[in-house]
Amino acid sequence: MNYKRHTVTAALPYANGPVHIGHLAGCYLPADIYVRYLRSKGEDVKFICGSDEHGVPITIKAKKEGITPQQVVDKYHKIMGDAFKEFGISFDIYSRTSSKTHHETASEFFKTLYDKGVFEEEITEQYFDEKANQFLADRYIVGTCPKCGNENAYGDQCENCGSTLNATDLINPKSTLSGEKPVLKKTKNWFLPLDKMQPQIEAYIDSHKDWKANVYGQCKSWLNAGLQPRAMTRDLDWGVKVPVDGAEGKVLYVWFDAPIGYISATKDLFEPGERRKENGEAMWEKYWKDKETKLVHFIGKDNIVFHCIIFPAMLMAEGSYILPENVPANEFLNLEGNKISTSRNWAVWLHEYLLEFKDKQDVLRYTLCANAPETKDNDFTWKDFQAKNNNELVAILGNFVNRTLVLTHKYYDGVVPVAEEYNKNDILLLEEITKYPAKIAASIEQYRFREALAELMNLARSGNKYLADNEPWKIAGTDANRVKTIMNIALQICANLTIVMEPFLPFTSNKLTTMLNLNEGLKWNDATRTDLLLAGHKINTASLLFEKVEDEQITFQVNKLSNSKMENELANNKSEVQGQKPEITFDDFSKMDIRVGTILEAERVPKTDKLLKLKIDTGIDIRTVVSGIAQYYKPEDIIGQQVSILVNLAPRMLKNIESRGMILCSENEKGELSFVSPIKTGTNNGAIIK
Ligand code: B3M
Ligand code: ZN
Repeated sequence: MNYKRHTVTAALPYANGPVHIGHLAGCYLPADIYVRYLRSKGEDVKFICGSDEHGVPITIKAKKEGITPQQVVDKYHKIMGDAFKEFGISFDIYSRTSSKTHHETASEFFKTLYDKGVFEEEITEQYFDEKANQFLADRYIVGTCPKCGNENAYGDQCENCGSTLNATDLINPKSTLSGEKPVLKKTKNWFLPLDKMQPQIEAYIDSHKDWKANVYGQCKSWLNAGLQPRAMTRDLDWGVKVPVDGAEGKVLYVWFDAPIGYISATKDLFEPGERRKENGEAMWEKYWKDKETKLVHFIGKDNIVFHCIIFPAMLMAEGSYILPENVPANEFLNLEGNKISTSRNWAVWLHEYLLEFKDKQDVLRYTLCANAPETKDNDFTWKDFQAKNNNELVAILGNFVNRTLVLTHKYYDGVVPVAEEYNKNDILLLEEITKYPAKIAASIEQYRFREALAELMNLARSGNKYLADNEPWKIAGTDANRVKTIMNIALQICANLTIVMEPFLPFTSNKLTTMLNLNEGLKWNDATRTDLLLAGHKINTASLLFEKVEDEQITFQVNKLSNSKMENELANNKSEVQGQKPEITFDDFSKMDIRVGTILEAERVPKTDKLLKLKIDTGIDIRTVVSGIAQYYKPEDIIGQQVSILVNLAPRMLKNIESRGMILCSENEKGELSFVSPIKTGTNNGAIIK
């Protein structure tokens, strides 16, 4: 079916931290490519996004930073919005769910369902933290996932297996506020009866077998497990107030209000003038209620159930909305082999990238798209980033364009030469060129952005090969007409590239458009032409499209990551430090007789890998001690070394050897032992340690 217009959304990121490359690769970049392509096709499209400012992730962050939830969302809404913009994510609007429009819209939506009698009002037992005096919903509670055993599943979702959960499903639930085991307490909430709606939802999903396999598959597995009623309200104080009587102290479930954020953002987009009704119809409504509108949600895989089942169920229940036509969710992007994590600072932050790689947005766009986790999780590495830039952007695309423009200036003072006469190969190449826009478009329309990008690079490769095969620089002095034809064709390829690269590499496309002095209003279908640059047209001065990324830049980034790894390990160890033992008196302590001694002999105890048999001069006597340090010290290395030894420990038999005393060691987080030292040189054996 041909659509009149498109509403394209990208998941509303929680305003509790800055944007990282995982977010970009997951949904913002593919959505932006898709939208830029549609615009280039001349389609009517609105690209909608904004900050998700409600929900427990926000209040948890506020608590951690010691500021109010409002301060948290104000801070991150700005950081995220600015970073997206600078990265060229071309939202038509970047709104926010704390806005008045959103509160009104979400509230009205709830009220409509309420008035239609859609919700089931139920008093249930919910977890309550008596210490914090608060109900525990969603991320305020963690426990073991009943489906996969992940010990850190949240009260509404397990991020390990992707199951949606109710807090009461968790095994060994624990409050994230106090760490305490919560108690159950009665409270009233409003449930969306997904169980009763299952047939409708199933029919909807079944009519979308064309969805990406990962998305369709997840939906089917939820349906097969049987949908459960889900509470659409929460006992929390941050969010959209539940607009019915008897709901004091309750707000809408964040996953009820957030997707409505797409709708309220669309309203905000048309404010103020156009929002007024035209012929009894508001402009925003066309993008949400007209059957000829194609609604597409770009998201990450952890959001699939909310966009494919819960939100469509809400829209169905409301009745006047269209349903998502596609939900092209991506899998996750890992970083240098590990899961990206905000709390562990294992991420490449967009705002930092933009500072450290000035004007290199397209390099990251290229790398993330070429490596997009479209069908499975994928890995981002800095080495690969460098290789993609140096071996592909610089060596293929940049090189082709640069050779073409430099030669045009050299031979013709920057004036496009006339194509004198095409030979057979020229004609074949020209035919090939005209096929690229359709090929790239077909991949984009199927949400296969990696494939589309590879095709785009193939066009640049064809250009490079054409120059290499025809070697205009060799015949410049002998066959002027042939050179003109070659250069004319190479220039046409450059012009076509500006169009088909625009969705992927908008900054580079702009730069090249300026260098070619090309009309900015060219559309996608113009890329099927081979006469975009007419003979006699003057191009502007050329500069390099891409620069090499040097080893030092990569080392810097890799070191930055190792630093956060180290900091994490330190922080983790700190939390693993054992608590203090029960108090003792000085008398208790002085019962221990600890002396300085020297190791005279050391040998491994046969048939063990841990034990060394030591002969020690304690100053009092020379005695045998068996010590579990064989994995950390070689016998020959420790002979002559002074150590601290507890001499009045009752003798023990270890492997048939009587051990009289114990060497004091410290144990690090990996369980490795090392002697407690230093002991000042010259200290006599038998000296007391106190
Ligand atoms: N804020 C979850 C997330 O950032 C959520 C998406 C809402 S989309 C309506 O992963
Ligand atoms: Zn799980």
